[in-house]
Amino acid sequence: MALIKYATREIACKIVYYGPGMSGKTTNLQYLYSRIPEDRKGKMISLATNQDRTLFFDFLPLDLGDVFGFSTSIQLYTVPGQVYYNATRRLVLQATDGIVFVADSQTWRKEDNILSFMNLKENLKANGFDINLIPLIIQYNKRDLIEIMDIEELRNDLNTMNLPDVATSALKGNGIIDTLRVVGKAVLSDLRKKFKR
Ligand SMILES: Nc1nc2c(ncn2[C@@H]2O[C@H](COP(=O)(O)OP(=O)(O)O)[C@@H](O)[C@H]2O)c(=O)[nH]1
Ligand SMILES: [Mg+2]
Repeated sequence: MALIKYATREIACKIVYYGPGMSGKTTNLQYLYSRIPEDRKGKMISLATNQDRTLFFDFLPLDLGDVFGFSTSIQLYTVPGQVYYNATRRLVLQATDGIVFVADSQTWRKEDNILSFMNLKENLKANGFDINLIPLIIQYNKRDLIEIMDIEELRNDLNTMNLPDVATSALKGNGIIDTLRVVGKAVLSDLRKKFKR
C-alpha cells in the first residue's frame, strides 16, 4: 500500500521487478539509474553476491515530482530470481503498489518464465493480494538476442490476462523508461481509484 502523508502532502509508492533469475531485472534498474537526472534519483543500493547476482534486492528511489498536488516518490525493488530464494521474494513483495514481470525472451527460458509467473501468483496470494486488482505489467526482455520466442508465444505463456506489456532490451535501454511509464501510470490510476472510495 502506498504511504500517503496528508499533512505534508507526500505519496510514496513501491514497485517490484519480478521474474526468473538472470532475466534482466537488475539491468532495468541500472539503466534507469544511468538515465535519470541527479536531482530525481537517490542512491541505488544493490545487495549482490560476489558473482554479481542479486542476493536480497536492488533498490532505487525516484522522485516523480508533483502528482495530484502531492510530492510523489517511487521506490523500485528487484527480487532475486533463483528458485531457492522464495522467502526473500515473498518479503520484498509485501506492501507493493505495482509489479513489472520481467520475462527472458530466449527460447530456452520458456519454462523458467512460466514457473516464475506461477510463483508470483502464489506469492501474491500469500501476501493477500488479488492478482486481478494489483497493477501488473509484463516485460519481454532481451529482444536484441537471436534465439528468442515470438511475442505471440510469450503472450500465450504469460499474458492470458491481457495485461499491458512491453518488448525491451534492458542491455541497450530499449523500452526501459517506457516500462516504468506504463507501470507508473497503472499505479497512479489505481491510487486515484482508492482516493475516490
Ligand atoms: N542481450 C541481453 N542481455 C541482457 C539483457 N538484460 C540483461 N541482460 C544480461 O543478462 C544477465 C543477467 O541480468 P541481470 O539484470 O543481472 O538479471 P536479474 O537476475 O534478473 O537481475 C546480465 O549478464 C545482463 O547483462 C538484454 O536485454 N539483452
Ligand atoms: Mg538481479
